[in-house]
Amino acid sequence: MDKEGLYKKMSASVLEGDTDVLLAAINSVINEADPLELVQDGMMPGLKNVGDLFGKGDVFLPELLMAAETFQEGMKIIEPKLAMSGKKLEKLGKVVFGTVLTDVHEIGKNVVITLMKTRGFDVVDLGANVSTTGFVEKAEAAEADVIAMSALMTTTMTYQKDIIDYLKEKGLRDNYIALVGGGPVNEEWAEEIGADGTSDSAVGAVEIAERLIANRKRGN
Ligand code: B12
Repeated sequence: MDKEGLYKKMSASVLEGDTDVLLAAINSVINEADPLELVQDGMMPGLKNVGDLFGKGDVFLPELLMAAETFQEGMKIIEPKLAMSGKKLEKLGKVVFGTVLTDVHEIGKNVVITLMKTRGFDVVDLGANVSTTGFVEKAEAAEADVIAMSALMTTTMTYQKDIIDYLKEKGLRDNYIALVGGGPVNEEWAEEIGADGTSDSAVGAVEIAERLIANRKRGN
């Protein structure tokens, strides 16, 4: 099969969440192909496509999750080759994303993370019940661009404020884009606590992260 045909097959198998087809396609060329090309021209278009379709409401969460899972299975084979080649994937920005202290709700966070990955963000998933200092330490260690905080309860959203206050206290506030979200969170709350943005949808969350990172790169 020629390159173009192979990449089309890879992209379609990611879109359809067909891991068997994807892995067979990768394995058939893994020893001679450029690993970066396999990701960027083979798998990424499929993932981007499914992210766009999800944004338009043309596919739903299970399809998005299956595509992301298939992509990750492909990466397991390609990543070691990529590491050996010394080439790096171009990433839109780095996000550390967690649910705040004493809050175990993770579903919304996971949806946003999946979509962010489809758009090319490098996301570190901190999990749930993450302490205020934990968010900041992980962001520092990862040299993140964005700290994203999810909170699903009126009793836990106050930790979002604590994290932003802690960043200010440490003189680190300007180093990060601070995004907040989750059921009880709205624009008013985001503004009140000095966050940079919020959204009540995964698509909106990704758009706001893209916009704020682009502004930052332009120096606004
Ligand atoms: C599923 C669920 C659970 C599951 C969580 C499983 C898991 N691993 O996540 C379980 C059963 C464990 C659970 C436990 C509890 N829950 Co509960 N739970 C829910 C439920 C039904 C759905 C939440 C959900 O997943 N929604 C779907 C996702 C996709 O939506 P989302 O989280 O809002 O995320 C979207 C946006 O908000 C946004 N977003 C999310 N995060 C972020 C972050 C950023 C940065 C951005 C930009 C955007 C963004 O994008 C997402 C995608 O669209 C809600 C009710 C409801 N209808 O919301 C109650 C609810 C959140 N739970 C509630 C409560 C009270 C509890 C318990 C205290 C119950 C109890 N008495 O034990 C415990 C709390 C445990 C704890 N300490 O955290 C209350 C909170 C009330 C309040 N206002 O404070 C709710 C609202 C139910 C209710 N009406 O009373 N819960």
